[in-house]
Amino acid sequence: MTREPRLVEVRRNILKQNDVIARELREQFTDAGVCVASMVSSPGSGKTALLEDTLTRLSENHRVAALVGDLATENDAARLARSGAPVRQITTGTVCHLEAAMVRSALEGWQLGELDFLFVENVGNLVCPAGWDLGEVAKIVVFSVTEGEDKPLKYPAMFRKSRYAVLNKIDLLPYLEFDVALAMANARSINPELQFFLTSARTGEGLEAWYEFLRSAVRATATA
Ligand SMILES: Nc1nc2c(ncn2[C@@H]2O[C@H](COP(=O)(O)OP(=O)(O)O)[C@@H](O)[C@H]2O)c(=O)[nH]1
Ligand SMILES: [Mg+2]
Repeated sequence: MTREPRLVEVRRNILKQNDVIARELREQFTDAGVCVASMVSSPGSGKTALLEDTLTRLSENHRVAALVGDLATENDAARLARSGAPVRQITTGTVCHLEAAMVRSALEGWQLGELDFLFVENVGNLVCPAGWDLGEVAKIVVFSVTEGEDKPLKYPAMFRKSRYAVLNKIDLLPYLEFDVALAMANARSINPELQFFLTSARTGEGLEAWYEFLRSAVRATATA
């Protein structure tokens, strides 16, 4: 009976400490003029696949880097590093989300002023990462057409905290009974401001609009 309130208090303090570090990171990112976006999703929706394409394409004209979080393995960092962009893996062990302090340590030795974009791929799950500010300018939630239209309703916090949503794997639509309009309506019932991108990291469909959005985001960061 006496333990639960203490646990709640400890968790609240950790979150508060995270917000302080996240605020410092956001100031550093703004001062350096780097556009920082974090990608959140359930495992397997295609964050790494999208980022592989994105890092490759954007690095033609911009200075791009990525941090990637997973409980174990450096597999995603190895995939992203093939783009030639600087990439660091954050291995979280048993922790189901990235925290601002992990991002701060992973950035040690990097000159933020030399970057236009920094992408952060969070640990794959639609629950824990919602509650942790990483200093990013926006969270981007990725979900795919194989996951069901109701995911925004089941994981509302993640869709509420995200400013943008990517609906990925649209190349699979002919083989599924996924209702795109319903999925988008569900997401917008949670967050009416959500801006959507429909993509396939497999065929490249929809990626031009995604890149154009990112290029305009970095121009906005540079003139801020
Ligand atoms: N058909 C199809 N498969 C995809 C697409 N994007 C990712 N995948 C596949 O989905 C699986 C999980 O992708 P991954 O990028 O590792 O997802 P993550 O866990 O969110 O980083 C891999 O087998 C990818 O090749 C897509 O747009 N279409
Ligand atoms: Mg991944």
